[in-house]
Amino acid sequence: MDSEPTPVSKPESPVLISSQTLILASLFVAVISVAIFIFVSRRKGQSKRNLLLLLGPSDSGKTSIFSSLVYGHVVQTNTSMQANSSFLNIQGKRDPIQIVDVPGHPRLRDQFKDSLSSAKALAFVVDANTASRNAAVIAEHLHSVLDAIMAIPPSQPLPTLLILAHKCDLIKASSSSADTSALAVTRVQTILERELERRRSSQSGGMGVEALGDENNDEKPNMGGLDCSGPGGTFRFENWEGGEVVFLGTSVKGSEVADEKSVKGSIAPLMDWIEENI
Ligand SMILES: Nc1nc2c(ncn2[C@@H]2O[C@H](COP(=O)(O)OP(=O)(O)O)[C@@H](O)[C@H]2O)c(=O)[nH]1
Ligand SMILES: [Mg+2]
Repeated sequence: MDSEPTPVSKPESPVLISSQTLILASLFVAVISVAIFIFVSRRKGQSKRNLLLLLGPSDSGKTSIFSSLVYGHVVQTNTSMQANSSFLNIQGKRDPIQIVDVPGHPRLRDQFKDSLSSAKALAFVVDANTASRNAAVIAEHLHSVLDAIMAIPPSQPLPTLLILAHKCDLIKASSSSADTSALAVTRVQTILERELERRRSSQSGGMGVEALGDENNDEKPNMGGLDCSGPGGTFRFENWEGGEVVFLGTSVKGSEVADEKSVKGSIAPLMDWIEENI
């Protein structure tokens, strides 16, 4: 006669708790997975900064350096209108190093800015043998690179700037035992510092810098990037506020007379730097 006991709340209550728990648990799992994803992709992003960009005027030797690094020998090419890109495997390194040879043509050379955030280093190639003659044009190009580096937001790491005093096999030394690689570096550094200081002082004096560069270039006015600490803000690479600048003497043409005393140059200093720093 008695109606059947109908427990209403008892069986439902564990169901209710478990669905809430389920929602909370899945939310928790979702949050944790997002956190793990962000952490892993950041780590990946950091370890992926293994890009070296080769920059500099046409004919300075970028493609020769590129092919020496990647293929181990120079491949004869014509002036390229496209970037060359390849990977370099280094023993003992997990990730290959990407090397990109950016054309030096004034209308194409700014391409490098697209990959600046993933670059570990920029190697600006200068023909040490003709640097004096082409000083104004080279400095104008380098100025745009310095400007781009200094425009990187402070939250991002800065790439290292290498300046390669290249073709040092062509440097004529006064004595046969002279280190032509060191001579090339000193020559290129002195010429560039003098020319960049001219640009800096003419800018701060209000005169347009266009007159100092290549008149065929449509140079952007008011390029920055020449800020230096030190007396009067004079441009010196060692005082440059955009970070460390490393100078290396290189050549892709070894000399037959090269021995330990007369260093005629090779690509080895660059290869060593890459192995140690990228
Ligand atoms: N003597 C000498 N010539 C070089 C060296 N590197 C490149 N060259 C020559 O310089 C010219 C321009 O080289 P290239 O790599 O095409 O320059 P890019 O326009 O900057 O890519 C070519 O004729 C090369 O053979 C070097 O180390 N020594
Ligand atoms: Mg080239």
